[in-house]
Amino acid sequence: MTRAWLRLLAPLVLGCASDPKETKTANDEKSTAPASAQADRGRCDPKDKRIVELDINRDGKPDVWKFVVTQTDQAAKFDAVACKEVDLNFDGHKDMWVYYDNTGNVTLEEFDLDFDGNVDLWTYRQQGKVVRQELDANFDGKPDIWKLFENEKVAQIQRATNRNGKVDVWEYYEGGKLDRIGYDTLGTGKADKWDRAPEEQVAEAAPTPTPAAAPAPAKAPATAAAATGAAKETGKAGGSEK
Ligand SMILES: [Ca+2]
Ligand SMILES: [Ca+2]
Ligand SMILES: [Ca+2]
Repeated sequence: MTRAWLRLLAPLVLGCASDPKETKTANDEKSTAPASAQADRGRCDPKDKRIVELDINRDGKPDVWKFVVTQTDQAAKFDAVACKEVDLNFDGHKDMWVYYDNTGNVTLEEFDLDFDGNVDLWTYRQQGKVVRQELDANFDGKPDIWKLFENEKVAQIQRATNRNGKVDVWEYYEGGKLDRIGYDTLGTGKADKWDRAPEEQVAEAAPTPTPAAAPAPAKAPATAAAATGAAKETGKAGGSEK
């Protein structure tokens, strides 16, 4: 389920986050639960922003909302998108939130994968590059899987396999390939058992795509891609909600 969702949304979301405390710990085998990632969620606050609505499926109801701010660069003023919200399945409820910094780079994407109104997947970026991704695998509102990236390749995956917020599995990647896995079998918060390169021989015999490059099955991504792609092309004015 979890991996399926990640593969499903791989083209849309590759992700992770930039926490100064966290990025340096990608290879620290003693690290426990990742610290919370940072992003300016005020970018999706409608205050002092102009809302541009788009109707992608032309059913008369908006599906994409862009929050536009007027920015000043030296003497010049220009409009910039601070936030984009999307109703991916056209049911009237928003399912995707995209946060931009004031240079136009995406800093955070949030997805409601099961369309229940709660975000389940967070993808954080720095300078446009994915640095961190968090997934709520059991849809209880709290992340259970954290993926940390270096140079856009996955460097570490931490898993709370008991879905209690406590990491008990650490997967370390070298050059995008799984190198070793640590397990906390004693409940100490640290790995006490290790597997080394369990996929190495298989990978050498028949290279497998990295999670980020895996092909995406049909279903939600098709809708999402259509919505987000088309969102760039049309527009009209309107309001917002979240
Ligand atoms: Ca929706
Ligand atoms: Ca959800
Ligand atoms: Ca969870």
